Amino acid sequence: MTMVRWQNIEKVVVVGLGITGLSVVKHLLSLPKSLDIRVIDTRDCPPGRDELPNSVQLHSGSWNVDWLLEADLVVTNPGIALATPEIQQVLHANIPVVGDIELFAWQVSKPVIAITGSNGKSTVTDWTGSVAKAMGLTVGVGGNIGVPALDLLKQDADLYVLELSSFQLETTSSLKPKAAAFLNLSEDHMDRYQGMTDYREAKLRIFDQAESCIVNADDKATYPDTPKNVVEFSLSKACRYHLMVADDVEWLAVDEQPICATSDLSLVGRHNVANALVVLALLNESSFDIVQGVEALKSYNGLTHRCQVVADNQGVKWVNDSKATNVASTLAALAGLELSGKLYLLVGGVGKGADFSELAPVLANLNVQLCCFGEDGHEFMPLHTSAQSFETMADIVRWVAPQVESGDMVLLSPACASFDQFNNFMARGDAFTELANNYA
Ligand code: UMA
Ligand code: ADP
Repeated sequence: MTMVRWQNIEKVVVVGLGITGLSVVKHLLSLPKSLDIRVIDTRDCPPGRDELPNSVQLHSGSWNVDWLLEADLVVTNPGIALATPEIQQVLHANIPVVGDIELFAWQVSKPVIAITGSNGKSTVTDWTGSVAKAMGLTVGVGGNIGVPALDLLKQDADLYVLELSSFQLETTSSLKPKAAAFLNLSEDHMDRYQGMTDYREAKLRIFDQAESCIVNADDKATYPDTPKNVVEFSLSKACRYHLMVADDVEWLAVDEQPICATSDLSLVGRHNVANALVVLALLNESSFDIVQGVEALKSYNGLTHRCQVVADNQGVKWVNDSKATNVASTLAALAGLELSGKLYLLVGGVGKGADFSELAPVLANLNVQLCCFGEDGHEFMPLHTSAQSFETMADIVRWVAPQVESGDMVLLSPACASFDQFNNFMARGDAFTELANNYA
């Protein structure tokens, strides 16, 4: 089947290097068929170029439309929008354009669980993977979470768990997940999409061939337009994966069967209760015996950079939520706060065209000092009377550290991407953690 796909393909152009492009090149080289592989990256010094095998030609620093139009197949990095004029030329020439997840779908022969949504993807992906591993399965966990999906195929696995971004889904049409979840929809990536309709449609592609479509009954935008094989989860309504109260204890439940008390979960915050329901749903709908995974579900500790306490000194908590790159994730962090003193909230970075006004009513009810930094920090200034503007996170911490008192919290939950001042959200979170440890 796989080789049939490749029958009429000789020349492949990979657009964008980085970890995705490299994984694509390595995958293409591993196929039994010998292909002419070329890479274009518009960056002058694309990441990963030192690892590119000599047999593969690289054109960097600009587009190479001749190469593109000579190709039988173009494989794009998720960071490249299909609306890019050069990619539009390729599409008009009827040359197929796919992404790395499509190549993964052509190759994979084991069950796949797939996860998308505006927030919670990485947490649900990693959590599902660790519960599945505790059940004794060999599991490949990857995708947008940072391990390119094609790299997972190098080792055999019983199950693959993939985090899929809307960018990756735009170029995927053959993936057939056993179970797929669309966690929630809120504004993000408005610099790439024309509006919420386009963004939602890209995410809904996850359900096109899914055996089981897991949707959020508290967020109707997650339902496919033509519902089929839909399974619901909810924090507020009775449905298949829901909450039930028995003897004053709140339980995660599947239909009428209580599975695990929510108070037994190590992860805090209501959003993580919803995430836990999805983990149960994904594994149960894929026909795994979730009862065997309950202990792992309870003990899962979460990923770094998501509401993580990185310093706790003299009653002051320093919390790294660098992965909060949009408004909804910062709202989730604020909803889960347990705070007796003042909140120093660090916001700003690259706003991606978002509307931050939804934060204002929440901030109005908090004892907060709003500290704004980075390229779009000024957009937060009107949201609260306390707002102060700074150039960098380090400037903020130097100003905050002498003022904090027991019971206070310093929270980096910036509602923005990091690319103005950092390579990625991890580097931003690491920088905050270092500052916290130096000043706490
Ligand atoms: N770029 C160019 N010219 C090129 C190629 C890329 O300017 O020719 C730019 C893109 O516009 C983009 C950036 O470079 O801004 C991305 O390229 P990269 O080399 O950093 O990409 P990878 O390292 O391959 O990482 C990608 C995902 N990046 C994006 O979707 C932007 C990673 O998700 C993902 O973990 C990785 O593949 C493995 O699947 C990151 C991300 O920010 C974490 N994702 C977005 C999000 O979660 O909000 C969708
Ligand atoms: P993603 O991979 O979709 O960005 P993460 O699990 O990395 O999701 O979490 C990103 C941010 O969103 C973090 O700040 C986290 O605390 C928050 N978050 C996690 N799950 C949810 C959810 N279900 N709803 C809203 N926010 C969430």
